[in-house]
Amino acid sequence: MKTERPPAKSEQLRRHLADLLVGELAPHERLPTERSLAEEFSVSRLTVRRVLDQLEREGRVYRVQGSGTFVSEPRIHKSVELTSFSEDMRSRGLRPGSLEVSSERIPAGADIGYALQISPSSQVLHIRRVRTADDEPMCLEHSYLPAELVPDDLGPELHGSLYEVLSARYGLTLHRAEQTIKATVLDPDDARALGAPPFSPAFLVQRTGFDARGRAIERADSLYRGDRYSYQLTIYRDPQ
Ligand code: 16G
Repeated sequence: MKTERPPAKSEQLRRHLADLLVGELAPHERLPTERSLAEEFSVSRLTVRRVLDQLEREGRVYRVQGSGTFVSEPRIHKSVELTSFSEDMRSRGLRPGSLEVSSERIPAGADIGYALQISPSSQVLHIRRVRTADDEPMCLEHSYLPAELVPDDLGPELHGSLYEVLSARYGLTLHRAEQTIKATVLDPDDARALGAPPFSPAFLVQRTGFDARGRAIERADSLYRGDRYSYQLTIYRDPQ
């Protein structure tokens, strides 16, 4: 008769820690010490350290020298449905917000003009916002909107959802977007705005959004902290 071998002790330890991370411990709570884990699972400290190293590489825990190992903040999965930042955060039970909001009217220039299908000399409303989830900076966003479609300065309304304002004030609704995702690092100014270390990893998502009539409404650069974000895609096989 074939009997299943019980998992190795290091595997038992890994599963135990995985359960702690998903169920019992909240972000920033301390994990049991290496020594107590080694005793509980009858393994060496080195084995415990290897399991913790792996969890650290996966971004699930972080270590503070002299204090121990702590649970990381969960990553926020960004789906590729056409949603707004506010919708994304609310669907995750987080409160969306914006900091350091500014806006100005500027000529589109070559790149933005090309993306928005307008002349480089046409005016656009450039909006810069640090987007927050439960008051924590997540994303630095630059949005460019054709001034012809958005003639007013949106002022305080920009602290809420831009897409809601565009829809309520001007009947502009995004229907489709082209997006490019690039890996990058945060330059020191962007890192300060996001409260992350300079040159830490980030995603740059460039979106051009169109309404149902095919008009380009928004060109945006969204720079997400790499330690807090992941992109989730649902992909389908073409039945042909
Ligand atoms: C998302 C969009 C951004 C848009 C914002 C509106 C991506 C990559 N970017 O962050 O282009 O300006 O949502 O969000 O998804 P709001 O309605 O909450 O202001």
